[in-house]
Amino acid sequence: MDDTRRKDVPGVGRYGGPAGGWGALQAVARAIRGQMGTGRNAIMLMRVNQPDGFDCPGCAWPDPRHGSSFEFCENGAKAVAWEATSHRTTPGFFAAHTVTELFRMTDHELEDEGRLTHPMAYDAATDRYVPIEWEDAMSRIGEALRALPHPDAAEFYTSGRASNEAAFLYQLFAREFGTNNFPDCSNMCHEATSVGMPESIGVGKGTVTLEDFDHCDAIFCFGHNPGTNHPRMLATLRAASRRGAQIIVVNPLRERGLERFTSPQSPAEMSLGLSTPIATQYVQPRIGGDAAVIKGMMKALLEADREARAGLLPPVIDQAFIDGHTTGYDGLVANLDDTAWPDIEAASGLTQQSIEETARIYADAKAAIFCYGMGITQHRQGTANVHQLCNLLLMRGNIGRAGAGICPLRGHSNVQGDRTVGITEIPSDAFLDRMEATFGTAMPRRRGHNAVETMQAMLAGESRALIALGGNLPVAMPDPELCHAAMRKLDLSVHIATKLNRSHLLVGKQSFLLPCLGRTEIDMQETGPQSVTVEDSMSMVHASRGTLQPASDMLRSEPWIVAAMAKATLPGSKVDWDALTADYNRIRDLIERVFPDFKDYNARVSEPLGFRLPNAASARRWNTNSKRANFITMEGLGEMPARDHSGALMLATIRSHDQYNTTIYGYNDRYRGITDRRDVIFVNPSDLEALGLAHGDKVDVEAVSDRVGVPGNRVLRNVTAVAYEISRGSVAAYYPEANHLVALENFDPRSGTPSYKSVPVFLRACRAPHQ
Ligand SMILES: Nc1nc2c(c(=O)[nH]1)N[C@H]1C(S)=C(S)[C@@H](COP(=O)(O)OP(=O)(O)OC[C@H]3O[C@@H](n4cnc5c(=O)[nH]c(N)nc54)[C@H](O)[C@@H]3O)O[C@H]1N2
Ligand SMILES: Nc1nc2c(c(=O)[nH]1)N[C@H]1C(S)=C(S)[C@@H](COP(=O)(O)OP(=O)(O)OC[C@H]3O[C@@H](n4cnc5c(=O)[nH]c(N)nc54)[C@H](O)[C@@H]3O)O[C@H]1N2
Ligand SMILES: [Mo]
Repeated sequence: MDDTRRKDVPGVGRYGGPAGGWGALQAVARAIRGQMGTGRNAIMLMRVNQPDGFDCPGCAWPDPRHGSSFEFCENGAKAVAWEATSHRTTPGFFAAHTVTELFRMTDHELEDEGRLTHPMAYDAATDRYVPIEWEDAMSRIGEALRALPHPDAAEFYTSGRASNEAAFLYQLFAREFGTNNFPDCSNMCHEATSVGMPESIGVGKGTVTLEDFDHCDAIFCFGHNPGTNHPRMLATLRAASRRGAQIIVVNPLRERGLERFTSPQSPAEMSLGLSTPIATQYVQPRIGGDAAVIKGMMKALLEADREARAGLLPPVIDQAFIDGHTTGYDGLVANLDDTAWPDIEAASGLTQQSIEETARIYADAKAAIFCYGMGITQHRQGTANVHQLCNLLLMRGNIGRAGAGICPLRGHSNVQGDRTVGITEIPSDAFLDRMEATFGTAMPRRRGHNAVETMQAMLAGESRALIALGGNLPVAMPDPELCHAAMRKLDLSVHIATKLNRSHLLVGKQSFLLPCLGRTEIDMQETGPQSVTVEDSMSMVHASRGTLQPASDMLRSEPWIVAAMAKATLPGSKVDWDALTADYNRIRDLIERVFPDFKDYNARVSEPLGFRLPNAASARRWNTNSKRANFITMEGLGEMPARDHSGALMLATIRSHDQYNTTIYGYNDRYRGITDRRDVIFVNPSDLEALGLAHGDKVDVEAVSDRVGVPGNRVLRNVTAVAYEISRGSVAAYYPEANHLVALENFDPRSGTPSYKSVPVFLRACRAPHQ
């Protein structure tokens, strides 16, 4: 590798240090200076994730119990600086640029203009957004929604930053209007978890608490990159490493944050230049090879168990748990016996010996936790992957006891809470019954659209309106060509947002841009400043209260905006929307009436660290059809496109260290050695050689055509191939630029999650390199 990378390629180097450390502090200083000027509001940053401050909009990792000291996190600080910026996108800015001109700006430039300050409406005659008063905007939106042929012609998108209060009012409004069309960011993210885990263990959420990490012997990290996306988790992994727990990483790429970490909280590490190793074992399967790895580990456990029993050694499998709590085990065993090691090796890209070694570490751990992220869910077999993780845990009774369990790392800071309070296109009858009993209004019972179905319905002209509570839907979705076209066909698009992004520029007949308060800002209503509540990845619900002066007097809170839209759209509504926005305690009282798990909501959320929602599986109560935990067998080992398309590589689209989803803070990806650019593709040196390419060569990345009759139209041109420690047959490029290569039809049929992490592609030397 060193040889192949000797060539000097601009902006491509090697990062030799650990994650964290001084580099992280410098990056924060730069972000604050760039967004907030010098010296301003540093104190405010210190209030992130403090009991009386605001919840960090960065990620959904929980706060430690002993949250007295400021928990430093580089990317949390960047997220806050990006929201608390002093830059402003004013009506003057919109007057100076047509929407067509704005569309030519990069995603970074659009958001870097700063916070939106005034409600705006699109004016087709001048191709500009022009200022509008709140009241006029609302009455036009209400009128347009009422003019739709039927309620299911409207789509209500939610991105996962919305608070429980905003999300609950939003689903109430849309359901009173008459639809269950709730596409949300979770449809692109952990939907495979929401579908797969309930089938296996009866809950759709993680079963562990932060304390479990203090008691486990082994932590497995499947397909997630905490050094960038959940940096506060590194403190937890560091503590586990220091007390001798095994940390096993399963990831096609070498990620620095999973190798070594210097804690900015540790004066010794910082001053002496020391770091703590994280992974005790780093396994690099092929992209999409996880099901094969997990099935291999289960097969190894089974074989070790048989040997142990034959030799009268302690068993490897928890038979008492399997007999007492589960179904389907015999089917799993039969399937594993039928699966041959050479097939497992080919599908995983790992040797039998290496998989057996990983299985042995798992078998030696009295209690193990499996953490996972997008590397598991964003595949056509995402739901099956989640089932396999559950199977492997169940084989050793690793669910529902101290130090053991499953830990999906949720994405947006309140995506889990939004789901809990009713943002779902497939509501249960029990939930709708309670909604009807609480509000005395009939609720729609038809299944609604998820994100992919929303785009399809918009393209087909069946859905005519999109309301977006945050996010950047058509940019986050696959295939921008189709999704952009879908947006332009709408009669009405309404964006509730903090910053300008490309979705807002894909205007329909009528488009509105409604600027809202962010989490860092004081939310003043009739009864005084309000708190909102959020739920983290471990089902802890806690309060968040903004502390900054709003970016503009014209901003409104998300609950206020939703209520105003509801009033304008539903003149006959039985809900007292004004009373709810005047005092958010009243919204929480309603949430409690619909969801009994929120018992004493207002009282309990005023505790400094909030409260944990009940989780049946973590108490070994199984809310599945069988009333037991289910072993769910997966046929085969997953897709291997390389076999059908010789020479194809599997592409995963990933996040850099300097972005938050479609928000591009900057162009560096420090831990991967990339500076000031994003137009790269990470390739294994042997694959480069086999393709006759060299490190630094310009290449075209062409998606293997899976849409009949449209050959070769999905090409990402002129990107630089970077030799990287990535498994053979696998390549990686940045999201959202590479979304161009992902077909809208390429999703997990079980959950609808787009297959952003297994995109078969060809790499070719660039036909017309622009050096
Ligand atoms: N700073 C920052 N924080 C964030 C976000 C952000 O963009 N920026 N996004 C938030 C959101 S919404 C989410 S969902 C999370 C995302 O957090 P992650 O799940 O960490 O997201 P990704 O960067 O998409 O990819 C994760 C990892 O999957 C690996 N991977 C790719 N393909 C495979 C595979 O087939 N198998 C395995 N085992 N691994 C694979 C990649 O190498 C990468 O290390 O982070 C949240 N937090
Ligand atoms: N190729 C590829 N595509 C992917 C992924 C991938 O790994 N690869 N990941 C997928 C995943 S996991 C996710 S979650 C989606 C993300 O999809 P989204 O959640 O739709 O996208 P974001 O980029 O997080 O949204 C950014 C915008 O949110 C708005 N915003 C920020 N804060 C607030 C707020 O407090 N309130 C409101 N109302 N608006 C706010 C700003 O205007 C900002 O421009 O993308 C998915 N797309
Ligand atoms: Mo996500």
